[in-house]
Order: sequence, then C-alpha cells, then structure tokens
Amino acid sequence: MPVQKHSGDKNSVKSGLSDPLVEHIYTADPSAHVFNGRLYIYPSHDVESGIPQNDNGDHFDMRDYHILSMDEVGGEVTDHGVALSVKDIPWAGRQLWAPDAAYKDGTYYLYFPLKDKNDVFHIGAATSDKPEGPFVPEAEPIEGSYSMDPAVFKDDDGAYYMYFGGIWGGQLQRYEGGSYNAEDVYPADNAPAVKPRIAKMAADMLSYAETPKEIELLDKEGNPILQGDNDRRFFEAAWMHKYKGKYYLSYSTGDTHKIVYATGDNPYGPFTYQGVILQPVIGWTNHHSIAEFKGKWYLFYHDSSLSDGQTHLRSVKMTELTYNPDGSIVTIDPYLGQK
Ligand code: FUB
Repeated sequence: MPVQKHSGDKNSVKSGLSDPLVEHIYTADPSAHVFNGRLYIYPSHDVESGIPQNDNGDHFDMRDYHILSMDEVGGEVTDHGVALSVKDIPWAGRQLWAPDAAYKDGTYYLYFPLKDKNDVFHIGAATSDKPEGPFVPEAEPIEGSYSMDPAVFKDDDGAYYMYFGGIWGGQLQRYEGGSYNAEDVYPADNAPAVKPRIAKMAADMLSYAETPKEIELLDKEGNPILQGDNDRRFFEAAWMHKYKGKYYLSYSTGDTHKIVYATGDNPYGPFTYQGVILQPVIGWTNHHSIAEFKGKWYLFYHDSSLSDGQTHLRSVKMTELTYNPDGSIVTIDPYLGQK
C-alpha cells in the first residue's frame, strides 16, 4: 500500500497552493468525506490511454479506482490500492469517471459513472463494509440513472440525495425533452441552460426514490441562467454542501474552467448564482468537492501540473476554503492565493 507524505500548502509557481496529494499515480475528480474521523478521498484514476483528445472525452479512458485517505491535513496519504475495476462490473463498456461515496447503516456505497456496452453513460453503485473498499458492484446500473458525475449528499434529517449530470462528453444534453435522444442537441444560447439533476435515494441506497428532477439555476434577479452564459451555466461536476443552514450547489463551468456556486433553501433548489470558488487550473477540466475536517473547511480539486499540463493526467490537491461573515465563499486562485 503506497503511502506518501503530503507536504501541505505550497507556494511554488507551478504547484500553487498545494502539491499533489500523491505523485505515484495520477488522480482526479476528488470527492472527499470524513468517515470514522479519517479523511477519505474518492478520485478518478487517470491513465495514459493513448486515445487522442476529443470533445467526447474519449481520452479519459480510466479503468479502476484507488481510494486515498489521511489522518490529518499535511500528514501521510495512504493509497489503498484498487477498490473497483472496470473488468469486474457486469454492465461495463468503458470509462470510469468521477465517483462519489456515502455511508449508511454499516455499509459504504461507491457511486460511479460508466458507459455501458452501447456507449451510453449511467451511474452504478457498489458496496463494501470498509470505506476504502474493495467494493462489489451491482449487476446493473441504478435504474433511471443517466449522464455522469454523481455526488451524494446526506441532509441533516438523514435523507440522501444524488446530484449528477454533465454536458458534452457527459451526455446530459441527450435528455433534453425528458427522454434519451442519441443526438447531441443543446438549447439555444438565449434559452435556459441544460440543468443538473437531483434524485432522492431510496432506503436501500442502490436505487432512486423518485424520477430525477431538473434543478433550477437562477441569477440574482430570478432569471434562469442561459445556455450562452458560459461563465455561469452548469457544465459538470456538481457538489452539494450545507453551511449554516444554507444549501450550496457548486459545479464546473466546463469550457470557461471555473468552479462556481449557487445557494438555496432546500436540497432541490432553486439555487441562486453567487460567484466563483476556484479560478481555472492547469489542464482543461476543473472538478472539486468541499468537506469539513477537524473544524476547518477544505476545497479538494485537481490540476495537471505534475504532467506538465496534459489534460487527462491530473493530480488531486486540497486547500483551505474560507467564508465571509455573510456566508459568501472567498474566491481561490490556485496559483496566487486567496483574494
Ligand atoms: O474525469 C473525467 C471527467 O472529467 C469527469 O467526470 C469530469 O467532471 C471531468 O473532470
């Protein structure tokens, strides 16, 4: 089990606020959770696939997951080895993308996006009695699931919700109008943007308790964020956290490369756009999670600094996240510091 010492916050031009948490493998799309007082990170495991880059993301041909954990920030980071492999998933086609995890009643759940044998993304579930796995996958994807980038949030009342979706290679645009359409059709630039989705999890945590719903994203005047508003519209990588009773939906704007956030009063929204959490990182994608650990809030993200900018070879990083007294989040420039 490789163990690496994370040197903590840094300020070199290339590493910016953080060194990669591990350097013996490439990792991306970090979903962080605290289980049993230990910080666990559920990342994608980037590999050199040799597939040329395209807008479908074919070059992101990941084949397994490794879970990372640590006792303290700046301490040793443990790579727990292969937790789930594409070859063990009965419905697998290709491409294990950004996962997430949850815990309920003695079982840990790993949720993962994967293309089926027809090259259509769905979201799968796998279970383990340990947070680091190994995980045993279900025979079929979650019924009614589609697209990618699941993020599972536990509310204070014990209910769990899955946020998901991503446009372009994530295929969410194929569900505009309510049913699957193999053609990639996007709303006009002056129409409401493609919306992220939410579904309440059933008690078994392996199925949805409801048909996934669209999430409204509004500007401060109450108007829908439009498809042509590339600086604010949803692209992929939704994450939900709650701070002082408010629900914070954060996500990546994709081709404008930011992590932004919107706030609301309940898990379903609507959510009102507030601002930028993380400015663009080295590499094309920007993907994050937010978690509280030992009394401080942290942003988990990735960049391609270790691979000299190769889009599909990323490394997970973390840095402290701070709130202003009014609950707004202080924007992080990953290479310059907070401002
Ligand atoms: O890692 C593959 C994809 O890249 C993720 O699913 C997206 O969020 C982006 O980070």
